[in-house]
Amino acid sequence: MTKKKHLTQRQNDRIAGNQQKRLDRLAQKAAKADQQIEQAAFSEAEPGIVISRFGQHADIEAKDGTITRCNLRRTIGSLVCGDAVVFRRALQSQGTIDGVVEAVQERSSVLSRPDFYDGLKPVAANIDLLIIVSAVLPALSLNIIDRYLVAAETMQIKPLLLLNKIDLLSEQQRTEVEQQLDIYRKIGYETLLLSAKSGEGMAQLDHYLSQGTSIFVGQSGVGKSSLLNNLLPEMGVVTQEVSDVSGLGQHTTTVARLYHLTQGGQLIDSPGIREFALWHLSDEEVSWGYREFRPWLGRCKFRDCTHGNDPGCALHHAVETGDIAVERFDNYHKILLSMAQDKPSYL
Ligand SMILES: Nc1nc2c(ncn2[C@@H]2O[C@H](COP(=O)(O)OP(=O)(O)O)[C@@H](O)[C@H]2O)c(=O)[nH]1
Ligand SMILES: [Mg+2]
Ligand SMILES: [Zn+2]
Repeated sequence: MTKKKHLTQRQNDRIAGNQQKRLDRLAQKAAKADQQIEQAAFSEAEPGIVISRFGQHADIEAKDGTITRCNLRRTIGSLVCGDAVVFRRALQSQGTIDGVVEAVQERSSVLSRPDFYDGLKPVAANIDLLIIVSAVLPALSLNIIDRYLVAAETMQIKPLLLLNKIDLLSEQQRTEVEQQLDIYRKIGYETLLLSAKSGEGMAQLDHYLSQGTSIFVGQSGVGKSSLLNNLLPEMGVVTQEVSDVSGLGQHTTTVARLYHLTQGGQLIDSPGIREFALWHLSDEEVSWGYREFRPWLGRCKFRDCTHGNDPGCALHHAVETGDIAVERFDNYHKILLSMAQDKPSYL
């Protein structure tokens, strides 16, 4: 048996020395990037919008439509697609730097994705409309719709319920679907029925999109890519996604990007946020995410009412009087149950 070798003092010193050199090199690199910013001469500050963010760079679009690849000052915390910024163009290109982002404006909304390891990660900012896409194939799931609505309510982004593939509906199915969507119309949500395939209803979608910045979310197979391709034929969205399913890994091409629509309005696309989880929310936040529950919250007999079979539950009473749809109430409990199961164990 060989005895475990101890390192000599000289060897120890050399390892420590190498580690120090590595740290020094990293620090030098960071300093050099800062120096590049300091040494470059910049034009006047101007407003811009983040088209795409990757690593320490971002593509910034100016009012005149030009796009400048910028470095970020170290003081800039989080910066995501859709952020409104103040930036300066370099008078002369310095290596990869053509400009620098100086500051970020306050956001009107931020769409975050719960990341299993990193907690909540912002993905896109200043979104006006969260378009929740569903279809009859895969079957229409009110549970999934409710999950997205809770997310929209907590992020305070206006949702639109879009039902795609209406070309597949028989007359009877159409009546059934309309009845289900009525549950949502009654509580103030807007709905839109269309077909990416036949084009029916696409003009109405244009109307919604032209109002501001939108984003599509929804489960796999409902037709998000088809809609995007309809709207952005020149962008090759589907081709981009093919690499995702071809086994190159789920995390390729997930950078969010903002597109301008010829019909007016902006669309942010990010394959990584088309589907997202809710386990980061508390039970109370989910209750609040059901907008028609709000007048009843805090009115139950017991303060710690779980709105299950507790006596004197105000929500239960509202279901009985027809003020809350029983479908919504059932889904609410299903969501709470699944959240408890999906939550990472360390939370
Ligand atoms: N019949 C019909 N099929 C559609 C429609 N929109 C999309 N599809 C089909 O549904 C499938 C899934 O569409 P895709 O856009 O990839 O869905 P995604 O997973 O949400 O991006 C594809 O086979 C599409 O051709 C539609 O309006 N009508
Ligand atoms: Mg897709
Ligand atoms: Zn209750």
